[in-house]
Amino acid sequence: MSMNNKQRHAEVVGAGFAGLTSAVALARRGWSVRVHEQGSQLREQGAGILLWQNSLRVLEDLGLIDEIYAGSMTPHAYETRMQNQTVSVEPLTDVWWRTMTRPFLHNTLATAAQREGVEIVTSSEVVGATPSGSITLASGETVEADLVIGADGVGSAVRTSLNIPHERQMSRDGITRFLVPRRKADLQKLEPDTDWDNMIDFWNLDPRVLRVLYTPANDDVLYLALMAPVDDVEGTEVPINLDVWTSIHPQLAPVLEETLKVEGKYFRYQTTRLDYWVDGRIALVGDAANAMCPALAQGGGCAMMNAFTLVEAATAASASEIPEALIAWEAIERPYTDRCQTRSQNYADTRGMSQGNQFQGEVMETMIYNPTDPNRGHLSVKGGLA
Ligand code: 5PR
Repeated sequence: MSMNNKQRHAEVVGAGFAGLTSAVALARRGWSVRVHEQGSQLREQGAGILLWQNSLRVLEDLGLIDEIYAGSMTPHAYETRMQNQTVSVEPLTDVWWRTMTRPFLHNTLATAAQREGVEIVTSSEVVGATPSGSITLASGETVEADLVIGADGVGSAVRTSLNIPHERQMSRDGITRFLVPRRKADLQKLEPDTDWDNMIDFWNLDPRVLRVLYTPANDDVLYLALMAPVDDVEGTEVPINLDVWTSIHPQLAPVLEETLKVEGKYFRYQTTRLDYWVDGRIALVGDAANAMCPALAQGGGCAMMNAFTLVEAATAASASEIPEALIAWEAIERPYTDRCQTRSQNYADTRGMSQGNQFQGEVMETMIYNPTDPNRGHLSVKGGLA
């Protein structure tokens, strides 16, 4: 921005991964930024997350990669089992990936936002927005901005107030997620030959569909995700039905027992598709724009890269050109997210991840996408990793 330009102002609705990523990027590019969080505290309620290189590149650009490394890990491999028989062990050494807890990622972004001078207001509910760039708070107060980012989640009030047509596809499966102690020594006693530093996708389709996704998040914390169909009353129970889960996976008893000590909630998978993400000076990102099934572990990844590229596009435009810049941004970025949503939905519908060796070919497109590459629009993925 040149010195004689007035500092531009952005209002960001929602302090999740998408909102905070955009806020940090905006502040680092000279914008004044305010983030509204409707919760009374700045915190993340989710459990664990896998980040692929698309979002790691965003964190690198934002100067946060060392902090992320200090609290995350790369598992030795992605192992897939069916009825406890190993189907595949994918080392994924050609791709950059890290696992961590969601509270850690959230705290890293929130701390960075504050360090960069972003104003974060908690207990601040945004009830509406207009394409001219104004938002209305629950108090009735109206605020004007050059750019409004609707990052207010799957039930987005910004989206509702703009009447953006959208469809929602619900899956037959859902998942309960927990953070528990690793208890690696106890697991090793029960199963000495298993590499408990792998991410292990334990599938069971028989006698019933119960899947445990075992993800080490750092040296101390394990992210456990327990999948069951929505119509399985016992499988979806929270606190979990220990008898049911340990009868399928006796070797996981030490960590399954730990889930009883922490809160969890069953979520049904869903995909949300909007007719458009942009209306005037407003752009929607993250679950507000494109909630997706978690099979490819790209909900957070797409949220962060779209938040980042949106900021780049708005910053490159003059204040008056922002609406056109947002439309161009959606045209470039959206096809990648749309394809990722479709693939993830397809995996969820077919339970296709259970076949193993899934991380190759076209599904790698999102992971290897580089949102910080100015020529990224020309990327094409045919046979997998370049
Ligand atoms: N991968 C990850 C994950 O958390 C889930 C899935 C795949 C990292 C579930 O939340 O397939 O459901 C999945």
